[in-house]
Amino acid sequence: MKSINSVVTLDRVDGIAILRLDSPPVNALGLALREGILAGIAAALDGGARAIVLICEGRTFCAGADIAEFGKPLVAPLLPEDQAAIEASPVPVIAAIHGTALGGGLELALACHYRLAVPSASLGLPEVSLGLLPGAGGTQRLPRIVGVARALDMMTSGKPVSATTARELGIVDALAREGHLLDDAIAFARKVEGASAPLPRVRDRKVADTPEEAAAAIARLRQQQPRLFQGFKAPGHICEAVAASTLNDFEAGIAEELRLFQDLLASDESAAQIHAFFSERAVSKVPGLGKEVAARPVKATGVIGAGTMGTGITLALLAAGFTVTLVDRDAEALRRAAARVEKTVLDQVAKGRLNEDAAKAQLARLTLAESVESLADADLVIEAVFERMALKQQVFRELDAVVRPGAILATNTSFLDVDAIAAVTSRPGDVIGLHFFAPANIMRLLEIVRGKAVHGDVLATAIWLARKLGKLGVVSGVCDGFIANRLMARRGEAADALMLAGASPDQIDRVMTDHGFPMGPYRMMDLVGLDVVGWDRENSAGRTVQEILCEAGHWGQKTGSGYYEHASGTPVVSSATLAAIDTVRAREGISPRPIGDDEILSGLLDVIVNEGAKLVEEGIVYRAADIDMALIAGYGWPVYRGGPMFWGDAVGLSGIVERLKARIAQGQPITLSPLLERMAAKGQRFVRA
Ligand code: 3H9
Repeated sequence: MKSINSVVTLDRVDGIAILRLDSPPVNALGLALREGILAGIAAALDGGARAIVLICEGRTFCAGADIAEFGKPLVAPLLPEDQAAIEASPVPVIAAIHGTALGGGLELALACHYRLAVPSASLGLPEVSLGLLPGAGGTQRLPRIVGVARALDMMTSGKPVSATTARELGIVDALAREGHLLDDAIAFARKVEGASAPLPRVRDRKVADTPEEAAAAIARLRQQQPRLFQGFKAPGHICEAVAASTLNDFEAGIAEELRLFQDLLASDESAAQIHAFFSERAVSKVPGLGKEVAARPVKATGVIGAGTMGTGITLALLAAGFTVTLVDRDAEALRRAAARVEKTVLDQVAKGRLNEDAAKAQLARLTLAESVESLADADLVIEAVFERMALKQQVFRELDAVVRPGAILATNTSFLDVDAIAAVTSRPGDVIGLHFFAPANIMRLLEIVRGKAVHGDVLATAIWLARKLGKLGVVSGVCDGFIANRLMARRGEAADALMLAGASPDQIDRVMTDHGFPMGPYRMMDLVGLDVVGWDRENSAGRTVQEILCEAGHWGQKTGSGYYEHASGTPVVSSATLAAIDTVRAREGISPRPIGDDEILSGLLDVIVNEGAKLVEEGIVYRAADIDMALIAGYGWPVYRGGPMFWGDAVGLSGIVERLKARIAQGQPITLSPLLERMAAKGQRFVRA
């Protein structure tokens, strides 16, 4: 075996060259691999190879271009040079694929003469998730194999296909046996080497669709999935590049692809999405908690409280394969929860998202119980009772008395002090906060709240659990509202101040949706219920617009009106809201003035950045990127804007500080984060390099 360089080796079996790529963890196509492939192909040909098998070590074939290289000057050889060397090879080059062939990884394989894959492999072009398009010929080669519509679907969704589907589509030439990829690739090479016909190259094929057919497919896609294109630049560029492939001039198509790729690579959207990619992986890392800290085994779980949250959590646990004992003293509440679980699971069968056997298995894993005694043997219990400290502490005392030692006791509180809950048990180190967002079976964010005493392996288990549930687990320290709700509370206060100053609720909501949020603060309040967020029924004194509306029974969509009137289907700001605004303005002596959209945007977002800086300086989060991920996953912050701290860096921290100071001077109850002020003064950034 010959070392080509640190990541590529060349071997030989009966005249067949085996080019092995080994760049852990995912064989991303960084400079060393690109150099190694180029030199390896040359060395194999110099050695008289009759065929070349390109195969990867480790858990996967290539995961694509090395994303960490983006944003820096690119160093040759680039991937197209490797591809050109492969396509120019006089002997067949065969890609042998296991794991995932993604992005540039699949594009490398598409330049090979043949592709072989084990059935468990998957292949895809996920660049769209990074705000990019396949920039190494993927937009030109894939349509030549699967046609325009399918290529568009794969590239704009970014979803990989299984090797068996890839075989049906012709992306893969043959399937190999699981565990025998190399043997089968060598056997395949023997079959195809020395054939007299010219070697097949995808680039030499014609796209079956005409430009008109491509235009029609693009129009259909835009009509069927308008949200793909809202705020995101890459899907439109992908359409343009794929359309260019139908002119059947390969080189011209590649030139067009490169132009569009470079435009995306320089875009803010792509920078934001790449930041989200790395941040998503960073959030699961806890400083000081190494791989040696194993998660505790969890199979049997319990949920206490059969309300909306408890039912949603039950659904999430069932879907992830856990057994669940749902406990509530109220038999009627249990019955309703069980009915909702069954309906939700069966709805998924009806929608074709779940097969019947899997649905039956999920439902069979649910047990209902009226007493916590049934949780004696549980590995994990999640409490989701009403948000009152005394009640939660009572539940934890009861759990402490019955649940086996070593089990994890979690509270789904959204703002209460997890330490105070842990303190009533004899095992505070086994207590943790697991803050789900409603609906708990759907929303991606899971805040993992670490109390003072929490054991490392309990934290590790919570991080493992988040992954298992398909959620993004973000670790938070104990504070009022933790990460996402604490930040959004500041946004709500800023919105209220601007509403009294002269902006209307619908203007404020529109500015937020224009920025890319799924809805603005007032539409969200109407959806969630004005009575459940921030209204203290017992101490309501009719001083705020929300209190006035709540006292008059305008609790949001569920009562037909809140900030908006919902009767007509198209929500309009209600007369009760306008009257309440007038009342508060009159009492506080505020004369309304016209407020521009820019003032609303910065007014609502600056305070989030300021509060985020406080989370960093108080040590509530490990890193600023955690804040970005919490708001992307929990509140629909548009991923193409990268989260609040990324946004703050982009607009400039010093401008934010100046604007906040001006608001403070006007008497607004904002306290400036010293960290934010220091970083702004030094020209530093939170997350941008
Ligand atoms: C592209 O190809 C552009 C071309 O069209 C044009 C070129 C000219 N680069 O996700 P994991 C790291 S764009 C650098 O936890 P898993 C990742 O950060 C690319 N690093 O593992 C993590 O690092 P750390 C298109 C990468 O088993 C570690 O690997 N390709 C890359 O759950 C493990 O990752 C994609 O978008 C990369 N390409 O999932 C695929 N990929 O340990 C992106 C991963 O320090 N990757 N890392 O935190 C994935 O989807 C998943 O990583 C994969 C493995 C499915 C491969």
